[in-house]
Amino acid sequence: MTCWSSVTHLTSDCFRTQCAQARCGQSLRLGYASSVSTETPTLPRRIAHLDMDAFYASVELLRYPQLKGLPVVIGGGRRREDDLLARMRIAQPEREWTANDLADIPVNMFPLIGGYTGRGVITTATYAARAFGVGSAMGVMKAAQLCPQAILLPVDFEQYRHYSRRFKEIVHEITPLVEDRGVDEIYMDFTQVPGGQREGGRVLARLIQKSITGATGLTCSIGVAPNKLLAKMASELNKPNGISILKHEDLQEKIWPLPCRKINGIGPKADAKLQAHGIHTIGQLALREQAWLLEHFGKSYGAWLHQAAHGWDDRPVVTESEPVSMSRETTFEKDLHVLHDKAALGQIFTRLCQQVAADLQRKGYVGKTIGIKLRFDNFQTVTRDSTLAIYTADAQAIRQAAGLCLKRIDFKRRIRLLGVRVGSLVKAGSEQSLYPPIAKSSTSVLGVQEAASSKDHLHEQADLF
Ligand code: DCP
Ligand code: MG
Repeated sequence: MTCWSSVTHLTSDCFRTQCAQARCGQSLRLGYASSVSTETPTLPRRIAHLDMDAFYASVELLRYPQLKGLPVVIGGGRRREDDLLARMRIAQPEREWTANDLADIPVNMFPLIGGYTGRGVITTATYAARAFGVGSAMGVMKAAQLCPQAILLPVDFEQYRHYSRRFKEIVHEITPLVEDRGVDEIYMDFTQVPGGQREGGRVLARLIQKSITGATGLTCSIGVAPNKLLAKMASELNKPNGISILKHEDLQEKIWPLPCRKINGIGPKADAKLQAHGIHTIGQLALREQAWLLEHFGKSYGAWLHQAAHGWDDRPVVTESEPVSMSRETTFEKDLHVLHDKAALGQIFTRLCQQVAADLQRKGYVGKTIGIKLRFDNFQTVTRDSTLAIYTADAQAIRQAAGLCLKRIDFKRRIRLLGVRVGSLVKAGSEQSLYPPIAKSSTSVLGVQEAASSKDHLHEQADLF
């Protein structure tokens, strides 16, 4: 069955701002086979959420400790090796400046943000810069107006990935049930972990915090609560370097005064609609009748809003294992028509296939279920997939199979989003990948399996766009 909805963002978080800037808002997605935490009903659930503090900026301060306490923003381009060292070699030619001397570069040698002209976006800022209203996803020029004295450093994703892996390794050594939520976030289930119940989870949270700081020099904030929804909000309550233990009975006092946007799952659109109805805080949301929410926000989202406002959430902490699928999808800047925009659609489609193929090859996987996803301008989402006889990571083979899936769609409306997915993954070169079982073919529409003779389709021309 196609499971577009259960994909997990992993690598994409490293590139959140980049993706926001990208023309078509492309994103890389990895779907994972999951194992789920189990709990005995006698112990209260202790779910923890950990979020690193000003992550990219804090990693930069490890190599430039002289910038501690100063307003620093990260963005406006990739790291150009040795830029600063080159300036130092000119300013102080008597000294041999190497990568070991970064901490000795005087503060006044760092480039300031003031006067920046360009379209770059900020990934994050130190807390000293945030005091001036500077923050993630803000244009660098806007930040320059707010805090011209801030130091501007370019991004270095490799370094952030390194520290991301490092802090997660440390956590895994202490507690086994960890759900990866991207570059600087994880959920943990403390319920059954020895010591996990002490002081409501505070003892274990403190140990994790200290271990991470001891090994990396980075700080994080941890929230512990009866579920993931509340734990995520709790981790923000005491940032930076804080621990918050949130009990269900604290809801009214600590959560209800917060704006609705603080709930993970209420985005800008839903928030605007809530505001239009006079609902600004989580408490105001909780006061609304469930029936009213269902009527105005639909059955499923309305019911979820009601639960979230009351702090109810029983999602398990899910540990990730091998990826089961990889996909790329893109939302267009303007909705495209299958005939009028055929050439543009064709190019985008080919690029998506190439990107999925490159992702598979880079990570060493091959797959044999090729799927597509389409969202029309009325937000109706349609998926189709087809299972090949052999495993592949080849862009052309993916393009051909995905193209045939497209032909099974009735294009009555303009298209808003297009995605390509490769599933049933196995490691490239594994025995399974070389000697696959007898091929079976299927298509699915909105997750419903349909019998089809798609094997023959592979010999047709995939020329829809
Ligand atoms: N990030 C990004 N673009 C965004 C938001 C974040 O590139 N729009 C990157 C930079 C951040 C990292 O992801 O350092 C983690 O995001 P957080 O939202 O956790 O922000 P920080 O860790 O920077 O700060 P905080 O202390 O508020 O968690
Ligand atoms: Mg963070």
